[in-house]
Amino acid sequence: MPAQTAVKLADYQPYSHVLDRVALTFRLLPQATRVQARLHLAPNPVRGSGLDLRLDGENLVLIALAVDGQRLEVQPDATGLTIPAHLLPDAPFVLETEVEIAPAGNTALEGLYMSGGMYCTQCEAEGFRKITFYPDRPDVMARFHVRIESDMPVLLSNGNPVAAGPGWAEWDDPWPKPAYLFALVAGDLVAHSDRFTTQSGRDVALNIWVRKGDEGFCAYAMDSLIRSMRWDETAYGREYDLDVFNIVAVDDFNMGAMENKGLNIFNSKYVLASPETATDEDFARIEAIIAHEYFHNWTGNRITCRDWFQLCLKEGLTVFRDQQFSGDMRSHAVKRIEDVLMLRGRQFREDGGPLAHPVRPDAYVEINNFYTATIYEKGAEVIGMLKRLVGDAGYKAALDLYFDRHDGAAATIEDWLQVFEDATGRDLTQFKRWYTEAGTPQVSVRDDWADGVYTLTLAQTLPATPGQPHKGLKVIPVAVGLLNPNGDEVVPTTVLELTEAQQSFRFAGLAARPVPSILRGFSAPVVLDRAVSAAERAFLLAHDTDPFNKWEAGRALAKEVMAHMITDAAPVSRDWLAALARVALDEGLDPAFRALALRLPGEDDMAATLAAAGHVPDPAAVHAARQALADAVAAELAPALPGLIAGMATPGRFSPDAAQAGRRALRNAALALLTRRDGGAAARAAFAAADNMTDSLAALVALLEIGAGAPELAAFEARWQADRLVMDKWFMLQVLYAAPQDLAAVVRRLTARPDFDWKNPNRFRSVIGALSANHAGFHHADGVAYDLLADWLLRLDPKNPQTAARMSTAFETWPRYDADRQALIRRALHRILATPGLSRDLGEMAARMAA
Ligand code: 0A1
Ligand code: ZN
Repeated sequence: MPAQTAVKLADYQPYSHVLDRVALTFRLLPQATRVQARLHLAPNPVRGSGLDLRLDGENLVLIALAVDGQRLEVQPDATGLTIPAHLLPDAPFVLETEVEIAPAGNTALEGLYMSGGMYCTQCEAEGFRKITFYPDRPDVMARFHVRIESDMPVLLSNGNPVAAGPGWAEWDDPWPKPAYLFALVAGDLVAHSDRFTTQSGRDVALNIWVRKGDEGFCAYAMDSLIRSMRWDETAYGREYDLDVFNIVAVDDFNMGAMENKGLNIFNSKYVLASPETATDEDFARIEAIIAHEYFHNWTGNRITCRDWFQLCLKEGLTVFRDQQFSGDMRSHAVKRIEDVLMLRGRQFREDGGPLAHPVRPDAYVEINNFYTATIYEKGAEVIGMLKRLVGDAGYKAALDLYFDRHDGAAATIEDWLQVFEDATGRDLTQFKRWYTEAGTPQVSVRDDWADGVYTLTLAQTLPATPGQPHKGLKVIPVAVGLLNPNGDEVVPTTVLELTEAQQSFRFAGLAARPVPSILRGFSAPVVLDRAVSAAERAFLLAHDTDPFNKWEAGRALAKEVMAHMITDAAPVSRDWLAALARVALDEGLDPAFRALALRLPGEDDMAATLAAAGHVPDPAAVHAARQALADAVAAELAPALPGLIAGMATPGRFSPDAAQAGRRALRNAALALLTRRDGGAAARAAFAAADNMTDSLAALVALLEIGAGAPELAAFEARWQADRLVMDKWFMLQVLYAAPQDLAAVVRRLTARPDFDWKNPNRFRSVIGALSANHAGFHHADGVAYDLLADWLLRLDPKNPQTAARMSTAFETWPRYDADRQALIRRALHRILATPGLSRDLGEMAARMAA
């Protein structure tokens, strides 16, 4: 593998020049697009004069180059162009370039590329350098004027439309922005349109652009957009700042969506939805992603990142904001539980393995590899802790100051923390370690009861992570409440601040030894270590007033029960079954919450839990235990299931709102349990009767889980074969629910189909990306699935390194498993590393995992 050069935070220097304005002209042709650029540059006073000008540029054919109208003969190198200082004026000047690029051949989907006949761009993080020679770094912010010439009917770019005629259009963006927020779209598109009036009275035209035929699938995305715009005004006082807001749906997209200024580009999967084609989860995700990209207009675009090490500045904050929004739109309790499930499933997994890195990393080889759960989800958790520590008013004051002080600028985590210090007077020196140190802290808890005083003793342990053997003590907000033995709350939620290695907190004036509810709302991204009896957990499951901890008690119990089944062949605990049944049937609880309580811990989660407890997880045993557990729950609830299914019907018109979605979730959880007992009769009937994708897919999954469902899969295919997004689901289901020993064969059969378009990231993800989510299949002792994944990664890498690198994280958990599996995975990683021509993206990931 070629040597990998790391970019380091410590090497940051401001750019040699300042760039005020940019004018771009695109003459679009699939094989030979011409891009002319006029950059208005001047020496940067911060750096002084007499410096060379370095422009980034990759895969560009340079046609012409001129400074202040004088042609220059300077040859580019593999990564850019250097214009020596002696050829540049020591004053403002105009640099003009013309390059040629071939969007039709761009399979990496970075820069300007084509998807289904339309032109589109993806420039974050460093894609703009594949469009023209440019200082492609986020701290260079300029105003863009764009002219597009093309015979495509719809021509879009950032900012406001200023003029258009047959075959051309011009756009002007008044807000200075870094190149990664540049976007251009040209295609034969139709719009679903609406309007929005901002709180100060600006009238904004809203358009969602899609391929013809898809215009009937945009209503929910538009509704989500309008609610997001309103919410940002009321919750953060942030208003939209252009005359138009355009969203474009594209079928080939590496990520979920992109917040380009005034022209968001979305993976069509996160825009298009109808009750027939999208599940309730799809609707919720569309709402969250539309909101996320919209919120970036302030947190990311108006205030951007100084350099890519500060990525969490925009991503952590924007995730935090979209989580708040989804909570306000739906249910805070349910949203929090789902977010924590995802945090533990993805971020804790990352933080505990070879890919662990701080929320603000200090070195990277390929920045595209750092769009991770740590930057996004842990980044959001860190902000949640900060908000808890300074309070709602402190948070609001800090954010107002942040927007005032840094609007129009490229900021750092230091700037971010400074506004909190200035607004609240709090010293955040110790808190900053959350940004600079990787790893999930463990908080162990002891409690004592003596002379009417209850004492909680908390201690923190900080695990070593790659490159960071020693950690500093963290500030950990631990939200705690105390319950009486009769279930009444005697001490309401109080935030204990753990800042030392060990600290004791005393609660006096209690009549009896209380039951503690610790880490309410999951107030810090830590692992809680406390030996709790099953009886106490069952008590909390029944009585905790904090919905997160109520759920958590059931979850912890389920894991303990499952762990005992695996390690000591223990029978399923009757107490747990009874406690679970009480929650599942408690009509005073939100159906969505009851459905979540019924969701058993996943196999990967269980494997991680066992490994953390010092066991080597056997994937087959974990799988068997989970099956047995599901059977036991089904048996326990059997008499109640038909009533639950009937009682949770959602008559009337389909609505994707939280209330209906929660009822469907509980109903379908009950259906899945019933299917384990009735041979699939109810699920077959439900599948046949379903009039929406949520119910249809749930019935199908229930059947697949018992090894049935072949006719339903065929019927599903026959009905949906022309719908790419729905067919992605069909592909994925078969991978997720294949019997472990059949997984490789199933994947081989699916990937041999003509409609397995592996160059489409969604299709690739739905099969190859789903491989490792079938835990027992992926980790089957024969190691065949490991090799299959490695083969596909190597095949995709030359075409689309970014997606290949992302999918490679399936291997990150290898240290958990037995020596044979470790050796098999490491062999696959070394085979990847030994492949000639490997991309920097996959090369970096494989090297970090194999280290
Ligand atoms: N900034 C976008 C996601 C995104 C990130 C990276 C990309 O390419 C490397 C593309 C898109 C967001 O947070 O939604
Ligand atoms: Zn984002």
